[in-house]
Amino acid sequence: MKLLLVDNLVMPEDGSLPMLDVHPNLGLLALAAAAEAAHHTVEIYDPKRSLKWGQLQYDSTLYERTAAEFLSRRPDAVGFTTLGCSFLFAVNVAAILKRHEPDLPILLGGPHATMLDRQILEHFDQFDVIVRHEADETFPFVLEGLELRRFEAIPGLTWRVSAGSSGVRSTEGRPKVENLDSLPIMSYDHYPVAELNLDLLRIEAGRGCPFMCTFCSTASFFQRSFRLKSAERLVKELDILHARYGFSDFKLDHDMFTVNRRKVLEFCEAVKGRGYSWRASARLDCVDEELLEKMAESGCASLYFGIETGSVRLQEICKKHLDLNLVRPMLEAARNFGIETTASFITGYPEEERQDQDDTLDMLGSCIHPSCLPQLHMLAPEPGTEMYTRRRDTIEYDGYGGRYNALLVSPTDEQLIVKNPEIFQTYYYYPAAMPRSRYVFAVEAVDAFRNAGPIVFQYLLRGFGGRLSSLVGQFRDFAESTNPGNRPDCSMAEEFLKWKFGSSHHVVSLYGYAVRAGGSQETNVSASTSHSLDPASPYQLSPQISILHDYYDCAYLLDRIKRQQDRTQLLDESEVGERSTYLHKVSNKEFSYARIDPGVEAILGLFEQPRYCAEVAELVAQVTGMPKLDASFFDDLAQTEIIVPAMA
Ligand code: B12
Ligand code: SF4
Repeated sequence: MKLLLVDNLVMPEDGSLPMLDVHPNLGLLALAAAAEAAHHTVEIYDPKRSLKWGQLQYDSTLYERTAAEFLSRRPDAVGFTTLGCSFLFAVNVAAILKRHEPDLPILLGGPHATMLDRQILEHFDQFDVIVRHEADETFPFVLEGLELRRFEAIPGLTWRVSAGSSGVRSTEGRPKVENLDSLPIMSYDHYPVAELNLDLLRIEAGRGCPFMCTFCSTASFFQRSFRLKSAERLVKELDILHARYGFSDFKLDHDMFTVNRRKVLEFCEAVKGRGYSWRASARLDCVDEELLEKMAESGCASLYFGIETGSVRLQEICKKHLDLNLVRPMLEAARNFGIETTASFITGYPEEERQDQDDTLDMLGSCIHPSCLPQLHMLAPEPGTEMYTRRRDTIEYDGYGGRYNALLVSPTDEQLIVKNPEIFQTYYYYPAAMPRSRYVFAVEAVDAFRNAGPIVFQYLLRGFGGRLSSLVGQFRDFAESTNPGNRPDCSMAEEFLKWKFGSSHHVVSLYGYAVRAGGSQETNVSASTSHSLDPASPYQLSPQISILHDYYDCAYLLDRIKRQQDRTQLLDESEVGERSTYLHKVSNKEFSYARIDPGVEAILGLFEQPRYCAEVAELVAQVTGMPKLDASFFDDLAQTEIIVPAMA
């Protein structure tokens, strides 16, 4: 049988399509391995890659074009993996597939479909079979029984009795692979790894988590039995990937890698000295200094800590049960051993009051460090969680989907969401103790300042007594009085800093500079490719260029900040240097920042609209009475891509 497996359409955190995450999907690779072992052929399709490579547009043509692409591949069955945030895509594409080929079996699996199997089959007749929980062992039997829909002997299945009928049947069971070492090694060749331009490769480290946080579905999906592949198996997988694709940096995917200390130590021992670096997720109370040291020695480069809330009260309510006294020492210990950290927080808990949110913001603020850029997420209702089970009847929709849900592109998308709250709940929210806008504002405000990167974000907090709750609170008051109803973003944050400190204050320069540099703190002069001037073409200022008027020398400021003894106060205005005009250029995450004199500034200003260089030379000569600028001046601007040929 020829199978087409379809990846999720998850959004990049910052919403920018070039940043779409095109890493191979480990669930689909696991399925491909299982199906191939049973002699089926498998293709994996990733819509994110097609969008990133310009083969698809993120607009109302998305679903039709994707379906047409699938049909052109003539599969015998199509299987979608499902996350709540991407389910709209699966529903729409599958409906078109079914319209064209009513007999094409369409399968679902993954966390979302597992939790909502009956509801999905009852509401959407484009789907035929849902393979619940871990499908590695059941999938080959499902494929075998597909033609006749003979599934009664397979545990963990929900299916439509015949195409288009409303009859749905299911078998009991929650399949779980006890020994993950018994699974076949995945073949990443289903993805064009070399062309994906990846910084690292992900591997599946294990499944299951013994904790029971009320907002998390891991325990109900993978069940509470923590499983980690053996150290030998993990290292074998890394070695294979290193030999085949040349990667030395890996992410060990597991919601909670560090549950079993002994096993983590075994892995550290086995991977040490191989020259790999690796990343994983952890709980603060499932690491200690000694373990962190061993992890660092064996190549651990970064750890993701879900802290979830800075409120002691909410820690208990959401059953994370973290001792918040561990936050500072554990993050510090990780840092001292050279491990970068991500501290992740959530806002929008139903019981979250002002003080709880302030505690979260202040704790988040206290975590910021060059080695730690914390995140603030909006709580989303997820099926299969204790919280959702208790509060499913209360969820509400206001059109704010957060930054994780797939975008709405067709006019019927919103109708689908509104009509099916029990299926599209990730677009909804739980009503909470404060107005919804308070939680949304906090998430978006933190994001606007995160964009400046950890050094500048941390520095700005000094202007607010070191308290992020004070920064966000004042920012909110400012927004309510000047832009009521608007969501905070970087330009509103810049306006706020001007209002708070004065438009010529150095923090305004620093923030504007850092945001344009994408939060990176090192200044590089980017190596540009050679682009000779074409005198016959009009030129304009490159979109990668910003002219920053009346700015401080931010490289100098950052250097002063690094050397400052007193880390609680802003630099004194007497030590921040002179203001000037700077040319700021960003390309491929590299950026340069150079002072320019007023003459150059005026000339570049002329290129804000498309012009021929000869015309600019003429204008400058007329205004200044000086000899005409020669071609080499413009050639330098073109070579360094400060000016680029104007778009037709
Ligand atoms: C890696 C990961 C990511 C990666 C990649 C996601 C991806 N795979 O596309 C990234 C970092 C991008 C990510 C982001 C998010 N994630 Co995430 N992520 C994970 C994580 C840790 C591992 C996924 C994985 O590889 N698992 C291992 C493989 C083998 O398992 P699997 O994919 O589930 O596949 C098995 C079965 O599900 C089944 N199966 C899967 N697909 C199919 C399809 C068919 C046809 C069949 C038959 C069977 C089948 O068979 C597979 C083998 O047994 C999981 C937690 C977890 N432990 O799984 C969370 C998880 C998937 N993420 C989750 C969420 C909520 C998110 C986010 C929305 C936000 C957030 N709060 O983290 C974002 C969204 C991203 C965005 N920007 O839009 C939830 C999903 C809940 C839900 N019901 O949708 C999970 C379960 C974590 C949790 N408990 O909350 N995530
Ligand atoms: S949030 Fe983390 S610790 Fe809590 S249940 Fe989910 S995976 Fe486990």
